[in-house]
Amino acid sequence: GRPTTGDRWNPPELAARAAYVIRGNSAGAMTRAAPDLYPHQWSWDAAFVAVGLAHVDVVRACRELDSLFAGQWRTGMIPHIVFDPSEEGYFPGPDRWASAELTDDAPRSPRTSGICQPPVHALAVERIAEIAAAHGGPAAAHVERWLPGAYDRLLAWHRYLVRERDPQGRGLLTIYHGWESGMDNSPRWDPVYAHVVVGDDLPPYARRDTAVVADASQRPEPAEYDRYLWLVEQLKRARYDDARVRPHAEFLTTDVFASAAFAVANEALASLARRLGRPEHDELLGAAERFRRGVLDARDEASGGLALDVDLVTGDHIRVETIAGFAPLISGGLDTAAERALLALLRSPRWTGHPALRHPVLPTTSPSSPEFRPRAYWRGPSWPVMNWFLAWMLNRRGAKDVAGSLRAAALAELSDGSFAEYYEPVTGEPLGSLDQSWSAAATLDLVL
Ligand code: 9YW
Repeated sequence: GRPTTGDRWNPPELAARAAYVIRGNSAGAMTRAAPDLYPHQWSWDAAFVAVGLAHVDVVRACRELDSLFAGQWRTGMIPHIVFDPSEEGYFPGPDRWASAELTDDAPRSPRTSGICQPPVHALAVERIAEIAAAHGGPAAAHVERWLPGAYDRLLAWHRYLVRERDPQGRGLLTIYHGWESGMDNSPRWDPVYAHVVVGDDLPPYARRDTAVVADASQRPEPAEYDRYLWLVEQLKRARYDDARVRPHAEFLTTDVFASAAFAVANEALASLARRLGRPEHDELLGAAERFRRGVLDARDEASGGLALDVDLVTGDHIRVETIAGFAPLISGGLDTAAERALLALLRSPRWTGHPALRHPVLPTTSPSSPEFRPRAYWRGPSWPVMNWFLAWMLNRRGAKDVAGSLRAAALAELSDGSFAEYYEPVTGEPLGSLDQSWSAAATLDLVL
């Protein structure tokens, strides 16, 4: 049964259980994103899980990322799912994606999906190297030996994103599917999905997520899911070839959150280039600057300085108050006044300071906005992994105060010990999958 929300775990107990949960989700070289709901390796989950693992076993942290890198495409794309060959209980699985059947760019083994997720990997590698250096000894030596190979993978990944996902150089990454944002049904994609028309030749399918999470109100609705699958069929028709996808995509939008993460990830990779004596340092810093600028230019005064996405099919700005709007706090470059204002907004009653919240966490959608739905996945619940990531990024930029409060709030929420995928932010009820790997990984990094 579900743990009661009244019974809190103290930090050492919580860290011990988090390590146990990640171990339990292990499927050999990869860690399943969740024990039942997501029995494969997801791209940004793997990056975050590797950071958690680094605290307990640096060798496994590196292996986690190597398992993901094994799925990298010839184009450099790191796919959003690397499938565990011994596991068949997930939909859409490798047969539905059929990536290796449709393009030589995809590896034959391991089998993978045909889209990507936010590029947080270089940030994870930077953090893993930090944690290993703090441990010293064989852990640090292992990571030193591993870094050059990881660097090559990351460089190819970043070059893919620059080349294929920002071909016009606007400094914003383009996505072809809501899944690519990692925030599947965020209300910011509603207007983009609104013009995706599902054809009557959508091959039939049976969902798995609603079989695992019994309360369907916490998951995307059937009409939403049809569109998700329809877009997969469209991508298959284009044989996952970026140049063929872009001109006809029914879903095409910027992703300010992924772009901000990419800006900082380029910064992290540039530091690594310098450390390894690689010649790409300036190229990577240039990319960091380009995406930082793109995110800054996406700010909207009328929305209090939040960054907004642009639906690239209609050209319209997408005016909803979601967590992604805080992207400029991730990538930086704001002048002092603008930064203060955005931090103040984050702490205001529209967000972490909302009086109804159980903990002062950042929900995925503002509780004061009409789109807020407190139980519905990316439409309102608070995701521990996102609070942790934001705190980490704020800390990296020197906003220590706000970072500290977010860390404390995320930890308080996690201290029910369920490692839920997401939480009802008003009641603190754990929702979605329990024992989610990245929630456990966030805990390890928050506590240790
Ligand atoms: C899906 C694994 C993934 C996350 C995504 C989240 C959800 C489900 O679970 O996606 O079907 O792809 O939205 O961010 O990586 O935890």
